[in-house]
Amino acid sequence: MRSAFLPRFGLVGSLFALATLGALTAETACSTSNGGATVPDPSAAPDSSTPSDAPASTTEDSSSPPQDGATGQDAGADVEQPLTVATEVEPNGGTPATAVGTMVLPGTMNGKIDPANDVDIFSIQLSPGDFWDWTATPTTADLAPHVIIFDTAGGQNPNVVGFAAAGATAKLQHFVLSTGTFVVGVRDARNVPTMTGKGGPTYGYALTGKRKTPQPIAVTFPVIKTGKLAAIGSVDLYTFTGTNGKGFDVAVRGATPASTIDSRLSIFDITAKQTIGINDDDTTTADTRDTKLGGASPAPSTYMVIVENEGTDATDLSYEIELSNR
Ligand SMILES: [Ca+2]
Ligand SMILES: [Ca+2]
Ligand SMILES: [Ca+2]
Repeated sequence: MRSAFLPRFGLVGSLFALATLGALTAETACSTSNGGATVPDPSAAPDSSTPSDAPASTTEDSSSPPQDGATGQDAGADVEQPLTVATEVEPNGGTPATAVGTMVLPGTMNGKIDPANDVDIFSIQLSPGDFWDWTATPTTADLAPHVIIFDTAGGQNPNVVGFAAAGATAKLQHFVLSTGTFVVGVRDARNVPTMTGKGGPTYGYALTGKRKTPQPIAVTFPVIKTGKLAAIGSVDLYTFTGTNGKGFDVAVRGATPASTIDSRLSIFDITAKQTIGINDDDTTTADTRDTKLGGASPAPSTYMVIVENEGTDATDLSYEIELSNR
């Protein structure tokens, strides 16, 4: 899935490849590169030696809203905000790399996937801890919108993607993990990963990026909860404060054999505004749906846990998340 984007974004795609490698490198090690600030223990490597730390029972945290897996979490609250409305200016497909538009946020960009196989890329300004809600609404039933946000400078920002069927609105939620040089790209989903010639004067869209206030589910250790992402580009958010001085692990698993989620798990220190770990595959299990992060001596801070999907199958985005002490 990652490499599939590369040829289509030209030079920007090449930078995007570096960003992807950076994210992969980070998946088993928390960041220690953020300017000397104190960070929790960076030993985020999956640890298969502590299964006995699992809680004896699985309980819903009574202080949290119910999350029964039947419906997606509402991870954010709407914020009243004026939108800057603009119209795209071609060329903006990223080839050469300077051929990129600019989008002011919060805002709406009106554009068209025209001519066939058109790619529209806009630079955007995002900050760590931001939570953004994106929609790409087609102007006719012709366009199947596909939205991607990536960091052209590399670093700790995995790509985030949302897409929808022809005529439907693509939705994407993005919790920004680190500083970066971001762009948002719009295509027809049927031109991804292989160009199929979709596009033309009727393939219009309105791309809107709005700031949201995160509404995480508060959890305490140890706990197991179940969840289900609302859409392929949605995130679920959890938060916890401290771990009573104990080491901890957070694991996300496909909740059922039928789950089609390919999870990615990130932990963000809300107080320090920095990411302490990203994992997209718990290599101690055979299943790439599973992810795991943890630390031996976390700083006494408040953390955001971000659960995302990096796959392309929206059939069943359910999962189980376990927070355990070491
Ligand atoms: Ca265009
Ligand atoms: Ca274009
Ligand atoms: Ca994964």
